[in-house]
Amino acid sequence: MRDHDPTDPLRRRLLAAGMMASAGLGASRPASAAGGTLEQPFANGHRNLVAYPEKRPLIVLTSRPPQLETPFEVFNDGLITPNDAFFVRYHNAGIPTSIDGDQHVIKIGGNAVGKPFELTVAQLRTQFKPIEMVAVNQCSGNSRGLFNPRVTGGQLANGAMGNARWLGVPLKDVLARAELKNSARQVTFNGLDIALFGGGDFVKALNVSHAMDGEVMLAYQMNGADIPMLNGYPVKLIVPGYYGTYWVKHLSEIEVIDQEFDGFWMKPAYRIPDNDCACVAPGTTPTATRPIGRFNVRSFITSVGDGARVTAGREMAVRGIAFDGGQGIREVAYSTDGGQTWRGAKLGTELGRYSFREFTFGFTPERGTHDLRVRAWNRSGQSQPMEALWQPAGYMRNVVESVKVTAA
Ligand SMILES: Nc1nc2c(c(=O)[nH]1)N[C@H]1C(S)=C(S)[C@@H](COP(=O)(O)O)O[C@H]1N2
Ligand SMILES: [Mo]
Repeated sequence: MRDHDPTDPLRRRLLAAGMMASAGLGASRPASAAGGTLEQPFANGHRNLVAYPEKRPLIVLTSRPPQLETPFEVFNDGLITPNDAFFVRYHNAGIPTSIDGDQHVIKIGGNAVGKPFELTVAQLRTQFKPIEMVAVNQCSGNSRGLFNPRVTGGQLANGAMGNARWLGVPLKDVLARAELKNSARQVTFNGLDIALFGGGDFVKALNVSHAMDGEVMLAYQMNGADIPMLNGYPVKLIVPGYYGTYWVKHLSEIEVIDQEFDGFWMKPAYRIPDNDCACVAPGTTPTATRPIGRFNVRSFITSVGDGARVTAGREMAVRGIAFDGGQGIREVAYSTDGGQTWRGAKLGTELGRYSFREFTFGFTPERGTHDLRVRAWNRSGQSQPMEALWQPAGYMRNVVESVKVTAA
């Protein structure tokens, strides 16, 4: 852990001065494609890559507020997603552009605490015992753009996810100081960003038992550095195994309350069909819903992309990643014939049960086209569907994907 130096200029995060200029937010678009393409084909068009402050060129979904997707090739570079490549998701346009990281205050209160108090990030760093955890953050709508029939919302491919090493303090230890009453039912979380054009302030809630599980944490470092501004500097809620919607950025207010919170971003937003598959018949509306929760199981080949040309008769070392909502990955199977026959892939070392897990297998293609697929199981036997499930919000896609390669 880096020693804390109050004079460190990085301690205060500033986004470039010109960044509030209409839509651009100070993003700079490099003049030349240094080492990479500046657009990516997707669906029936293409998407632009733009470099925002502290970020390498990422795929732009919207510019105000910034919504940026990680180009998929990044996931083949290593199991940890670099801070400058990590995806960005905001709901409201009023995002903070300058924060003093030490003096930033988190207020802890609500009608179900005995002792409300305030904590600066400097105090959070020095007065509590830190823990570290590697965990995937994934947006509920990751892969939404692949839904068929299509659904409204950000047309994301598979890059609204990332895996990082988080350093921070268990929420449980912070809440203990507030002296929870017996009436405590939920804990709500608010950040510095505000709704400028309606839509409602972004506030999320967890049940008290979940908030007190010792794993939910207030992180102040990401991969050994300050959290990038756009990812929630200076403090972000980490909810391991749960969709990114709960990972509140620029955390500034925590309230323990004696009832179920029903703010807009818990109800009607971010809900899934209340059944086992979290799915409905395409084009229909669920009759009952519940708040979205843990990740389902997913796996991706990362070393080769759909449509790639490869050399016939030469062994390919195929690599990829698998993850789930926290049981940990037990097995990854692969098929090179479109799912007719399957074998076991080799699993890499485990960085923790909330992390990406590497898998590898070898394959020597004959001349022609081959349909590669991977399918993972977690430790409680949950896996991925062979046919895509559907739901109107475009959440939780986890179908076994197909990567077609042509060997010549
Ligand atoms: N303050 C704040 N926190 C937020 C959001 C937001 O709009 N405001 N969006 C959430 C959603 S839906 C996701 S997917 C994650 C994305 O985290 P990231 O931008 O650091 O990748 O942030 C979550 N935390
Ligand atoms: Mo999200």
